[in-house]
Amino acid sequence: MTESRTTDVDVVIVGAGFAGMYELVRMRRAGFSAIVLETADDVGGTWYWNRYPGARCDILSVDYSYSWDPELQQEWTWSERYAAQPEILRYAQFVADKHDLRRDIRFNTRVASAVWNDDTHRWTIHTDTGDDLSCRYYIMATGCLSMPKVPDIEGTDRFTGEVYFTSTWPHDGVDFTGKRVAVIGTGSSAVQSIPLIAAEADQLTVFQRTPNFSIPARNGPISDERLAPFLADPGAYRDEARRSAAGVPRETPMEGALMVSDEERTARYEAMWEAGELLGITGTFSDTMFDAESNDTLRDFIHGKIRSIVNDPEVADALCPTNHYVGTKRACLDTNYYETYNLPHVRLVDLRKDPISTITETGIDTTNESFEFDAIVFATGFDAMTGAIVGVDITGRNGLTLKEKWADGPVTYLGLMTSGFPNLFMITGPGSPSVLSNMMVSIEQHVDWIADALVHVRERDLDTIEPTELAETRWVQHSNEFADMTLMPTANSWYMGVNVPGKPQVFLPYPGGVGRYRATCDEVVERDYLGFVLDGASGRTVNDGIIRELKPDVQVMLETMAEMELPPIETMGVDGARAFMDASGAMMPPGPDVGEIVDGTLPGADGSTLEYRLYRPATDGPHPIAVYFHGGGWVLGSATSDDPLCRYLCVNSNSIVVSVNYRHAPEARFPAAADDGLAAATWIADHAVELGGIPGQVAVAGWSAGANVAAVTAQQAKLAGGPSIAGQVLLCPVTDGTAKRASYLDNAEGLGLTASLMDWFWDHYCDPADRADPKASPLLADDLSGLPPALVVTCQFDPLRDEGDAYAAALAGAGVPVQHLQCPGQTHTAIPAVDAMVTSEYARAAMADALRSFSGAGVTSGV
Ligand code: N01
Repeated sequence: MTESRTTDVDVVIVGAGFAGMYELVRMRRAGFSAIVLETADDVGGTWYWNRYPGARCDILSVDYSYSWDPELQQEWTWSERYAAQPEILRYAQFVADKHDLRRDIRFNTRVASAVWNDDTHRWTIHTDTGDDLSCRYYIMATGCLSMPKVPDIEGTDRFTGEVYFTSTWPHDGVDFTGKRVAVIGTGSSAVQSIPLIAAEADQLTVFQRTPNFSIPARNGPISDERLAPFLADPGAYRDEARRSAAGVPRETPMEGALMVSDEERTARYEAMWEAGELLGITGTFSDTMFDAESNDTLRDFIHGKIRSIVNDPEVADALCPTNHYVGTKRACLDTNYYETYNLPHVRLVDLRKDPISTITETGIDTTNESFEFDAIVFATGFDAMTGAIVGVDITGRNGLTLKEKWADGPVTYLGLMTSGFPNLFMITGPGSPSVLSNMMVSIEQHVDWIADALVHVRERDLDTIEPTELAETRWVQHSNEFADMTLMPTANSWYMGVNVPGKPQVFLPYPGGVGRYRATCDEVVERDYLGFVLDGASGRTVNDGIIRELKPDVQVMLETMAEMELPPIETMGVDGARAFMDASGAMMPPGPDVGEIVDGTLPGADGSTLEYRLYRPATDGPHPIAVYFHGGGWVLGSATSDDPLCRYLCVNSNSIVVSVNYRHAPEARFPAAADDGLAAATWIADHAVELGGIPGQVAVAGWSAGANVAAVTAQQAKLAGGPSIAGQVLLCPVTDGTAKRASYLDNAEGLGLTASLMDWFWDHYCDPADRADPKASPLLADDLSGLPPALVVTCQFDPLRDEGDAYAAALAGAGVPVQHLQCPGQTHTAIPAVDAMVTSEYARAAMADALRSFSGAGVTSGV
């Protein structure tokens, strides 16, 4: 027995894979004392353990390599596009030698438990060697796919032949010559190893539960052409990787799969098939991961390829994935995978038709057959992303264990930290891009961020850093909202934790991309560690907050617009602004089909002719009518400029929607638009029967300045004693031109509708002296009682939010039945974007429901 020792260090890092090795380098450079604990007897992590035949990376080696040591890029040359495991392990060993890393790594040491002491502000790490460590910071560099899944097949222990796991392959290799071999699983590990096992074995039987999508890796020396951008300027190349979606420089596709001809689409898929790059599979078109129909075209293409390679149509059929979209389970790169099934001694057992009932002493029994084997290879995967972290017994503040905290799924801030566990960091933890990216890029970014954070804490004479509950809860929500916009959560994948029985099913990685994620992490720092509590000798700072409040689709839209560097609309002149609005409207999805569209005219308040467009539901009439007023600041827009929203409201409320083009400023200033609103509603109410409507069931609706016109119309109709208005739907209404509330100032810039554009609209529409008139500012009306029931929808990031909220409150205060829907994370322009902005779908549904309820037809979705 050796005596147990306690070593005091600043930092303990668990894992000597690529993450732990680089973290050690950064800790040394920053002057922290650090020790790495590693279960294996050498460095390499994943590449130490996964030694199965055919194991190799499936991101090009030039990309899947460290960037932090510029010399290394000159000193090391990869022999292939996709280096095999021995070469990658040699690379890790080369780096360890070069930087003398092993002197601070304790090999053959497993962490048994870790306990936080809130008095000393230190972690105690217990190891299986009996030695303890005391450290200020505890960093889990334990990898995302490092905890093998415990076999969940009955009888696994009974088999008396050879048993292998791809994830912990014997170091001296395995000779399958002359043997009858079973492989269970058809994920990446199986797809890589099956052709090589088949080349040796006497018989190979593959047990497949779910077929996977795979394309040929086309391994071999990397072409000069592919290498050229890297060699030309390695620094710029790496920078581009860091800012990219998945950590590899790639052109971002702008077109959806259905936007090109069939020939063009096939040609692009053929090029992808020839290129043999993982990110190319779902990166050929912009919408593959968002749109089922688009994804189906890729699925059909790959099915066609599988059928063209595999001779037996029944086997080919079984190899074609049909129960998930391409990319929703991790796709594979292979060398002769499908071709292997043409070999006479290779057999595929489709477990969907004939499931495994048990493993026996001598083989595997399925429901219909008994198989005998000399060896069984489990390629059954990992307890991904959380397995290795909660596998260590980690106890944080107040005795709470991480396992308990994460019982319903991991909760992290940025995938880096979790509240209640101060100074505990995870490299590529759940909630970060990690497994959806080139791991090297994600590892380096996390390591750098953590190192910088520790230096910051030290510089401020503090000793703990920990996220707030609000920050982490909202980060998880944000990440889930991103995932929900994609097809990813629809598959039974390890991304969702579905592969491990009993594991909570939540989407584990952050799907917003490494570039966007990096910008977010940087912004957290720029905003003085937003969402963190820093504590220690020099005091305690709680910088609580939410780093991403915008809904992800809104965020992406704003980023795209910012990249276009358009001049502000108010600088385009009236004609230019109108042309711009028409052009941007034409780029939006068209909205649903309606039963009929009728274009017509009606008389305006001054006898002028106003155009309208009528949208009629496909159902039998007569229908209630909604008179709709478009947005555009009384200056821009037309009867057709809110076409998608009008179609949506028509279909989903089963109402006729009549979109009216009131007179615009500056040609016709206040009160022209307001007067036209009343004139149009009156005319439509009078002609309800001819229009196919139900007399007496006429509501008003509008967006922005159009909502202002709708609100004013309801007030004017009340004052005039008619027409009778059944209800009002006001989306982001302008209600007060005399005051600039907080939302006007908080959301003045960069969110679509800016404060200066709103000023420009007001200046064109209405003299300051007239703005207190309730026909311009309906909030200022003396008496709001007796107005029709209303739905008022306001958006968090809208200059007009507070005046809309005030109008809803004022209506309610006057006894008007009001539904007030406040939309968190939304902007002024998001909700009319039918089919483009999915996170605001509920608000559109609420608008349609409100129109239904005005006519007494009942609500379908509820608010
Ligand atoms: O594991 P997997 P993996 N009965 O989970 C099946 C990375 N990686 O080790 O899909 C029968 O993908 C399971 O079936 P199903 C990469 O990110 C990278 O292959 O759950 N079958 C599936 O077919 C990859 O995605 C590289 O229905 C059972 C298979 O076993 C990740 O690691 C190389 C079963 C497991 O596939 C994991 O890959 C290798 C059961 N009870 C891995 N349980 C490269 O860089 C599970 N299965 C190239």
